[in-house]
Amino acid sequence: MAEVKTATIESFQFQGACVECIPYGSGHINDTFRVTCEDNGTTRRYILQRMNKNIFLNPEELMENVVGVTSWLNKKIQENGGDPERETLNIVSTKDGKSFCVDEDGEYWRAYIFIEGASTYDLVQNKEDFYQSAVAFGHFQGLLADYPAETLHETIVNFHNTVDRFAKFKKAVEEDACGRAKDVQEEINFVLEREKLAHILCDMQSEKKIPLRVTHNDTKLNNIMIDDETRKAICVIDLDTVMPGLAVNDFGDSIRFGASTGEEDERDLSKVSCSMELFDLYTKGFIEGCNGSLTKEELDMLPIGAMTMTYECGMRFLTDYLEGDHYFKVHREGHNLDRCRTQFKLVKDMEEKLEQMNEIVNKYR
Ligand code: ADP
Ligand code: GN1
Ligand code: MG
Repeated sequence: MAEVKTATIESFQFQGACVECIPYGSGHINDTFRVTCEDNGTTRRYILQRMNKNIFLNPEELMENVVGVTSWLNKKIQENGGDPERETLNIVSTKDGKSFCVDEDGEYWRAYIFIEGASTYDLVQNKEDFYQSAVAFGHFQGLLADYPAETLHETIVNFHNTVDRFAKFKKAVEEDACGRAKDVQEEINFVLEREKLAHILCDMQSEKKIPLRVTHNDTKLNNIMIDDETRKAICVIDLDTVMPGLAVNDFGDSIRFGASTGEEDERDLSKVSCSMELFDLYTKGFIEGCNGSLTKEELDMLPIGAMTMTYECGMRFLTDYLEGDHYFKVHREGHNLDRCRTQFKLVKDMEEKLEQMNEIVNKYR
């Protein structure tokens, strides 16, 4: 985790004097801090983030996307009578009026207003929350349906191109940079045996059987804020990967994370399975939230989206493990391997439950 220099904090238009700055949240990518400022007895809090420029190779383009998307959402939320202060991210500008600053080490920083009275979760604690998050993610897609997609930069090229992810995985196995491949043959074979799965949605997309839409692309439960009182999912956060993508992948990534009965890095795999009760709730909420916009083919492919995103994510964790843990933040030895194993346990479980998942989708279409 980066250190925050006083000069970085002073670059932003925070109101009052900073009295605390602490690491915050459990994201795997950026370095996130919560900043507290005091101003004549009024306390204000902010989120300050060091963007990961090893992953987001062009932070300036990334911030252009975030500025574009947040101002678009702000306008739509106002039109719908909502509260844009809490229902979308609000960028705090720097003192020279920019959406980010670059520190003396060349690191990129940005800040948002801290959304008070709401929380993010790494595991579903209250089933209704998961349903609410589904409605909100579906609705989010609707708000961006007419966003000028051609103005969005591709912040990570081939982000959910599972075929490309598979090729990168194979390269990591061949190169075996850390000599770890021999110990994870079972996991490697798991990926290789399922190569076909990597192609299903990519092929449908290139054959234009399913449409490209402006999607979030990182729809895990801890990227949505749930109001502590009303329990409504009020704000979709982590907009770094908003790009043209597949609705079924947004659905799938939420299932991968939120319908699991265990945390993403759970070591006791007996605790990890794909809950059909949670799948049912999310499916109902997502279809409602999309409000009739999903095509027949998209609806057909929702369960495959769940399986593909889980397979892809497990493959990405395993690739990172083989390459020496340089992409996802790790907090213990073998962390990426533990994460990969939960994903493969889920894939196996989903393979067995595919019929059940199809029946659930059919109930709500
Ligand atoms: P990462 O890309 O590393 O996942 P996120 O943007 O998702 O980073 O932020 C990490 C965590 O910080 C979130 O899961 C959430 O708990 C918290 N967070 C981010 N933005 C806000 C905000 N505006 N208000 C309150 N909490 C936030
Ligand atoms: C990362 O940023 P965060 O922690 O919300 C990753 C996602 C993965 C997820 C796995 C930009 O999400 O793609 O699905 O970890 N984000 C990026 O938990 O790679
Ligand atoms: Mg996040």
